Formats: sequence, C-alpha cells, structure tokens
Amino acid sequence: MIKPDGVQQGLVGEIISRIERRGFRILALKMLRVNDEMAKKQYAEHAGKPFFNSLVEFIKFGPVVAMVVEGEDAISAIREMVGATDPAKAAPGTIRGDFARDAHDVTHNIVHAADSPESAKREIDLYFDNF
Ligand code: FUP
Repeated sequence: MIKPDGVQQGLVGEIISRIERRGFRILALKMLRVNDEMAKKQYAEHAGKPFFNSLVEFIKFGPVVAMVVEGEDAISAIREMVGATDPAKAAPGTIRGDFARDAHDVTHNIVHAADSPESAKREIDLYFDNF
C-alpha cells in the first residue's frame, strides 16, 4: 500500500515502477480512502500500543493506493524494497530510505507491505472485493 504521505508526495508512479522493474506483477490496484473500520482491522495487531491511534488517523488522512503484487518470494522481497520501519534507519535504495528520510516520525513512512501470507490474505480481503 502506498500510504497517504506517499500519494501526497507524488510517489505513486515511482513506487509502482520500482515494483514492476523488479519483475513483480501487479494483479490488482485501487486508489481509495481507508475508513475507520478498515484502518483498525489493518492495524489490529498494534491495538493498544501507544502509537495505534495516530497510526489509524494517519492512514485515513488522504487517499491510499492498495495493490496486490505477485512474484517469487514477493513478501520478503517487497519488504526488502520498502526498507526499515523507521525512515531514519531505512537504507539508501529502499523506498523509505530514498523518500521518507525527512519524515518527522516513524508513522510517516510512505508504504506498507504485508509481512506474511496470512496478513496478505487478510489485507487483500479488506481492500478488494472478490479477488
Ligand atoms: P512495517 O511492517 O515496517 O510497516 O512496521 P510495523 O508493522 O512494525 O508497524 C506498522 C506501522 O506502525 C509502521 F508503518 C509505522 C507505525 N509505527 C509507529 O508509528 N511507531 C512505532 O513505534 C512502530 C510502528
């Protein structure tokens, strides 16, 4: 998912290009506004943590681009392309390392990528009908 800050910074094309150039196939893609219910489901594993409310508010503040991506080792490879959660620690060449370096906190980190087949399925079900 390209988060609201990524969309606002005009990075939609750049991020999609990086994914395609690495040989992954985009099977579905959609721009949408995440509502409160979706946001809380997406981040259910973080419920109760100190940053949960700001994370939910952040993902709702503007349109996002949700994608279903397919390819060899897609989950680990895409997470490697995304970079460390904290933009200040993300390596150069990663999406966060290249574009989120001046983010003022960890929440503003441009992209989200599922971290397991289970979370990928849950998130696909959340954002795409009848995929
Ligand atoms: P990631 O999988 O890299 O997106 O990171 P996590 O699943 O650990 O965290 C989900 C989101 O919570 C991150 F994108 C940013 C946010 N977060 C904070 O805002 N503060 C924290 O201390 C940790 C994570």
